[in-house]
Order: sequence, then structure tokens, then C-alpha cells
Amino acid sequence: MSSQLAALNQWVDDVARLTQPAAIHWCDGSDAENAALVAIMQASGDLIGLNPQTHPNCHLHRSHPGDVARVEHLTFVCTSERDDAGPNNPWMAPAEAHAKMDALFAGCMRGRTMYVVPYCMGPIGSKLARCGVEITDSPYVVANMRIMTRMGAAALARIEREGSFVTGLHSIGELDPERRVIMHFPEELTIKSYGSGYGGNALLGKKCHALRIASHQARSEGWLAEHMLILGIENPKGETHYIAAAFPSACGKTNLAMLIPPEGYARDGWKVWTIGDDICWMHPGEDGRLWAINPEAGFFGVAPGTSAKTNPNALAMLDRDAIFTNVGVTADDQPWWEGLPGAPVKDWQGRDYDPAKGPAAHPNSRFTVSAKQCPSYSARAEDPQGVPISAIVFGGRRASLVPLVFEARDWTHGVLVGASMASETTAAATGAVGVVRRDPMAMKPFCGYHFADYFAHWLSFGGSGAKLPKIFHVNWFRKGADGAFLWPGFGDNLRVLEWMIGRISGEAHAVDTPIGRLPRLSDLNTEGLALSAEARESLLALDLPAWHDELESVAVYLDELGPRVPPELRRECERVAASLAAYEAVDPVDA
Ligand code: GTP
Ligand code: SPV
Ligand code: MN
Repeated sequence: MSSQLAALNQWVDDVARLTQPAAIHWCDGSDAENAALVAIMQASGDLIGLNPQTHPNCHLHRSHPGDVARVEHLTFVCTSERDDAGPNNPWMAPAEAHAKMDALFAGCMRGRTMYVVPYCMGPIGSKLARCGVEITDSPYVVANMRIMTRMGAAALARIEREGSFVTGLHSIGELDPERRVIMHFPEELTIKSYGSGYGGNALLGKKCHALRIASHQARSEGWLAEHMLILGIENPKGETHYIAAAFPSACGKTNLAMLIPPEGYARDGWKVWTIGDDICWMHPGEDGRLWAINPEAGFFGVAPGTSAKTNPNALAMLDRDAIFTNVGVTADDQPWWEGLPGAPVKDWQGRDYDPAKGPAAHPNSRFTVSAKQCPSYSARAEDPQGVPISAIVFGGRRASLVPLVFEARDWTHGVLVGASMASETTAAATGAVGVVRRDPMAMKPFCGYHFADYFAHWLSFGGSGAKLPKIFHVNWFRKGADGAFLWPGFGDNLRVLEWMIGRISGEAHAVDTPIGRLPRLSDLNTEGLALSAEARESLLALDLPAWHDELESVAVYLDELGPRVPPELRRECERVAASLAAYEAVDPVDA
């Protein structure tokens, strides 16, 4: 036995001694193993079979009603120095955190099977990929990890070869919100999660490993682990540009990653290719460009709003071999959520559907499905080298102020644009929905270290010689006086991406403003769009006094992050504020 496997076996033995499971199962990722697990879950009620004619091999899982989202206040980063976790993370001293977790885990798997899940984040043969092992007592977690990662024998073989892997220990415990906590020990490459069976709290390869632990590793190793989708845009000439975009949870990553070109674009030969919908690992290549892989193998996507109109690619992959969590069901056992035709008879809690009790599908209900089932999935997603990134896009849900799109003037300004991102909160995490908060680079819940150090790390890529991507900011969520979205969004977002590609190739026009470079409406292809007069006037307009206030609030935010904030970023903030003060208003629509 290799010393790596000896270390893994030792850890598994230690965990078994602590948690006292009735049985231990090492997962190989095979179809037979999955079938056996599904049978166990159907018998226990963990999974409910859906209509085998319309949705072969699809199942519904109903979470505990109090366990349906990430829990940011219970998610800790346990660095030995408190300051290294930053004001952006709850912190606990490692020794105290281990003691707390040991107490929770003691005997918690009595009567249960303990599953050992080796997994690889990224193509199994990629140098950029990283492995981990999750121990869990939840077969639902195993079934999801099998779809979301390269799980089983191949990952174990890589671990045996390579050595280093992230250890993740998970138990659903009693699903008691009072006994729920998720601890990260980035210095030990370790995760401990107790008391939740939900997505980002329990599928430890995803946010815990591929973002919190990986961002910490990436900083010391000179790369970036980001909450970004990756897509490829192929123009009629057959050239493909790859774009990475960071939007906060439930703000449009999956939808943009699977975009279907509007009619005219499709006819002209534009194609959109999906590489990833949630996480992006970017490494500087020898050519000075950033090369990105999607560390995941599946999608854990928001169900509500997914329809033939908004995201036909997603719908097309959800009629087989998928797990649905907390959606409603129709009379003939099809999964149902708000946005689909037809009618539910049961809601996400299994009650008879009653609109007075709320939506049929929980607003954070999800589907889990293999990326291979996505019609727009790119063969390049399996490329061990990754894809070269031409543009980085930041964006959030902002009902007002922020224009449809603008371009940062350079890398430093782009880092400020990312660092000052703000967005309305969504149902992806517990707590109030619709409250605007700062969410730098969409990483507020996921950065495994101090935000000030994170910004410095981003700035460090700006050195000369690098062929860095252009940085843009978008806002699909601007609302009009009537409260409706001003921009049609979804497929029509390609019109904005086309302008970005035009900026990269030097063909598209922009107006220089203090906040960045904006297109005029006439610089975007709006053919076939019925934009309201209000939309035409305000989507690309600058409200100078409001932007002045915004920059003041960004400065306050940077101050709140403390003295570690890089002076270069503060100076950049001051530069933008000063240029706003000096700016003579140009109407960007007419200029
Ligand atoms: P996470 O998986 O939580 O990280 O979310 P995500 O960023 O992938 O968000 P997703 O694409 O699932 O979209 C979340 C919600 O926003 C869905 O209800 C979508 O229908 C809606 N949405 C996505 N894109 C657009 C858009 O361009 N315009 C509007 N108005 N809504 C959108
Ligand atoms: C998100 O909340 O950003 C998600 C879902 O992608 S979860 O896996 O729960 O983090
Ligand atoms: Mn996400």
C-alpha cells in the first residue's frame, strides 16, 4: 500500500472510531453502486421516484424544511491567526473548532453507513485538478457527489499517485439548526460539516473545497479559485472567445452559461458553449493568459424560473438521470416549479399544493444533473489545459443605479469594480431576501481568507507582460418604475456579450466615463428587441450624484475591511471619485 493510501486509511479508521458507524462503504462510483444506493434511498423515503415515462431515472428529494439553503453565519474559516480569516468570515480558533466538531461527531453515525467518497475536482488527467475525500453518512450526498464531481475509483487512483488531498468530514447529524456548523481549516486542507444535508453545506467538493479551501491554496500558489461560470462564444467566423463571469448566488450564472442565441444571431451562425456554471479555477499560462477549468462535473442549478423560454438547454437535460431537491410534483409525478407549464398537486414539503401556503417549489429548489447531458456542453470542458479567458465579467442584482454594461479601463480599475460589487440577497442562503449588500467578486460567502489579502492577490496579476482579460460589469436586473425588469435578459444577454467581444477585438465603440467605458445604445445590436422608452433612456444612463454616493459607500466599505486593504485599491477608488466630481455629464445614449 502506498503511504498516501495508508494516510487515508488511517484517517478513515480514526473517523470510524469517533463516529461509530454500523458499516463503512468505500465508493467506487460505479453504476451498480449508484443503483444500490438509489434503492436504499427509495426504501427510506430519501428519494421518491418520478414519472419513469417522462423522466426516466429521475428522483425527488425533500429536505428537512429547516434545511434548504446555505447558512453563512454558521460557516467558519478556522485559520490559526484570526486576522487571516478577515472580517468577511466567521472565525474560530482551530483547536476550539476541532474540539467542538469532535463533540458533535462523537457516535453520530451509530446505526448508519459511513460512505468514503474519493473525488476529483477538474478533469481527472488535468494538472490543474485537485482531489479530496468526503466521508459522509448521507447517501443523498453520495448520489449528488457522483454527479457533481469525478467520483470513485479514478479519483482514488489519482490520490494514491499524488498524495495531497482535501479531507472533508460530513454528517447530517440530527438536522437540528441548533446543532449545525461548517468549519474550514485551510491550513490543514480540512473541512468538517455537521447538521445539514443541503447543497453547499454538505456536498463538500463544491463551495467548501473548490472555493473556500481552494481560494486559500490559490493565493499561496499564484492562481484564482472563483465563483464564476465559464462559457465559450463562437462567432460566425468560427472564432471562440471564452468568458468567465462572477454573479452572486441565484443571480444568473447557470442561465448565462447555457444561453441560447436570439433568432438573428443563431441564423448568422453564433453559438454558445457551456464550460461551467458555478466555479472557475484560473491559472496564468506560459503565454501570459489566464487558463480556466471548471472543477465540477455537473450542475446544481436553481429550478424555479427554468423554462423553455428562459433556459431551454437546462430543460433539455432535466428529463432523465437527474435529482430534484425541494420542487413540487404534478398529478402524474413530474417535477414542477414556478415558471413551468402545467400545475402542481404537491408542494416541496409534500403537502397538497395550496397557493396560500406559498410557492409549490421552494425558491432555492435545485436540480442535480451531469454536465454531459447539457446540449451546449463544450468538449473543451474536458481539456486538461483548460480554456484561455478573454474577458472577466462581474455582475449583480441591482434594481437601480448600475448600467446594463460597462468596461473597466484597466486591470486595477477592474479589480476595484469587482471589489465594490453589490447585489440583492437571494434564497440561496438563509436570511432576508432582496437586501443589497457588498459581495466582492460574488465571493462574500466563499472567500477562504481576508478580503483585503484577496484584493491584493487579484492586483498581483496586473504585472507587466501578462495578457490579462478585459474586465466588464453587467446588470441584467435593472427595474423600471413599474417594478418590471427593463432588460429582457436570458438569450438577449448575448447582445451585451457581443459588444464585449467587439471591445476585445477593437471593433466596438465606447464612451469614456468616470465609472468606466459604456456603449451607446446604438453600439449594441438591439435589432428585434422591443425596449420601452424608459429602458432606452435609463439602461445605459449615468446618475452622477447617485454614483458619487456609491463611491463614498465603497470607500467606507474598504475602510471597514481594515488596514490590510491595498493602498493601490484605495487610490483607485479615490481616482474614480475625483473623476466623477470633475465629470461634465455626457448623455451616453446620444453622445
Ligand atoms: P447559484 O447556482 O445559486 O450560484 O445561481 P446562479 O448564479 O447560477 O443563478 P441562475 O442562473 O440559476 O439564476 C437564478 C435566477 O435568476 C433564476 O430564477 C433565473 O430565471 C433568473 N435569471 C437568470 N438570468 C436572468 C436574466 O438575464 N434576467 C432576469 N430577469 N432573470 C434572470
Ligand atoms: C450557491 O448558493 O451559490 C450555489 C448553491 O451554487 S450551493 O451549492 O448551495 O452553494
Ligand atoms: Mn453558486
